[in-house]
Amino acid sequence: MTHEDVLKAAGFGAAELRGGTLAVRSPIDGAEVARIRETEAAEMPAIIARAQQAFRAWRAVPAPRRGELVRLLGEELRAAKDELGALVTLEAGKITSEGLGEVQEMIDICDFATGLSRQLYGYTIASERPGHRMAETWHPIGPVGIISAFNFPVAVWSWNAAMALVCGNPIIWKPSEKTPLTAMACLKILDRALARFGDAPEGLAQLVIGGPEIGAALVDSRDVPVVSATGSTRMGAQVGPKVAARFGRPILELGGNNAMIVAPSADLDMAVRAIVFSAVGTAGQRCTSLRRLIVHDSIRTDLVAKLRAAYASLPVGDPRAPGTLVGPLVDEAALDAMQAALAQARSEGGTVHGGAVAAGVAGGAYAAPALVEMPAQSAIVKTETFAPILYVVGYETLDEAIALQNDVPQGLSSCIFTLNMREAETFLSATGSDCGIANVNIGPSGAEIGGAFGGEKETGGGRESGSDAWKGYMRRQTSTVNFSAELPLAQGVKFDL
Ligand code: UN1
Repeated sequence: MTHEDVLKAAGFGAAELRGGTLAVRSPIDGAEVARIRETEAAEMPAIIARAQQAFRAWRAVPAPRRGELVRLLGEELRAAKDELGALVTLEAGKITSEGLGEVQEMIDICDFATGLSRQLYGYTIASERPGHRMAETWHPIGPVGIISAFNFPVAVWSWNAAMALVCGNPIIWKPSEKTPLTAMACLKILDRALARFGDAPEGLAQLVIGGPEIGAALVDSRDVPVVSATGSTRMGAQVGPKVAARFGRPILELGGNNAMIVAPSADLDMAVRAIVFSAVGTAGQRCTSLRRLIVHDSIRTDLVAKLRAAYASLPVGDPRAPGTLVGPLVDEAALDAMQAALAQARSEGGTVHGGAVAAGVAGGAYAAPALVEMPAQSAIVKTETFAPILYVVGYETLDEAIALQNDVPQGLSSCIFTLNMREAETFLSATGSDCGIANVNIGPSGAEIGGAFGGEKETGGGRESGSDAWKGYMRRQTSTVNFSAELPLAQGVKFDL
């Protein structure tokens, strides 16, 4: 299929793809596929006001009815899966299966949120006073700003959107400037669900397209109580404090520098498969990508040899072609950053296998994944480079391995490959991994939507997706009701008039 065919199948008319100022390029071949209109900063106050107006109506709609909208969105996504998946491939450069997988992740979160719409539970609490009842209720909080990144251009939006909508909140979405078309396509799909739903308020879901000043309008507005931002730690360091300074709630999902510890008892064949998927899948451009391998010295030579063999046969190229496992990096700048990181690794004593610029499709930024043996966990190893680079360091004791695993600024995902129960449980314990995600015999990427997703330290501390992450999109109200004829005070305080 040509780029034009993919855009047409996703419902784009010629007019909306032309005449604007934002050039959209496909990482596959660098071709400009659209020039779309950007939101002007001056439009933002009216957009936020519209969301506030929608909020006043939407918060009063019963949550299970709100869930019906998200159920319909899930249905529309099922119907549009192939077209949207292909558009993700076109605009983010993911291989076909990963593009489709991303849409599946959206469908899954819609199912989760639909069920959740009947389960926004609060606790009842035993009151210390006779004839009193205490309970907490979760209420809608207001418009949610969603700032998303190019690498999961649709799934991360859907985690936030599905949750915000069932929780009673309108959404304003600022996608990455690299991936506005997938965002526009999602809004088209949501519009179909809204049309079937019938009576949703106007302005419930809005899309804003543009650069940092558009994001800043969301970050700075007191009328956007929650801002969920996914991207670099640098971006989060700006967004987080600004939202907090106006007493808004930031939900931050920032950089990761995810490690795998491979212990002597590990099933090495399984480990190799997990390593390759999580290190080179999505061309190393997941926030959960495997970036560090901490291998027991007794198996290091053996494992590196197995990995070098696996890396040598990796099909790099057109992400649309069946069989390709490694597609392009998002752009030339990403390829330059990869090459710079490899040069730094060499200067820090590393031995680099692979990593060369690859042919791929003319115009795209393709590279062979790199495996880099490091003498120690030096500066470059502690840096997140959004590219398929896997650093390998050795260890002798599990304590040392866990210390290495935790000794980076980021804290998103982590894992251990071991068949030793003591090692596995130690890794998961309070003295083990310091990350938001810690797995055993599974790589660090490809998390299911049912768990809360996010991490500690420079990863930002936010949680999205499953478990009770929905609480981040609501306000909690504690209520005490006195059904007695007395007025006892808490803590036994006497205050008789
Ligand atoms: C991201 O890279 O921003 O766990 C999200 C994973 C995916 C989500 C990644 N489910 O790899």
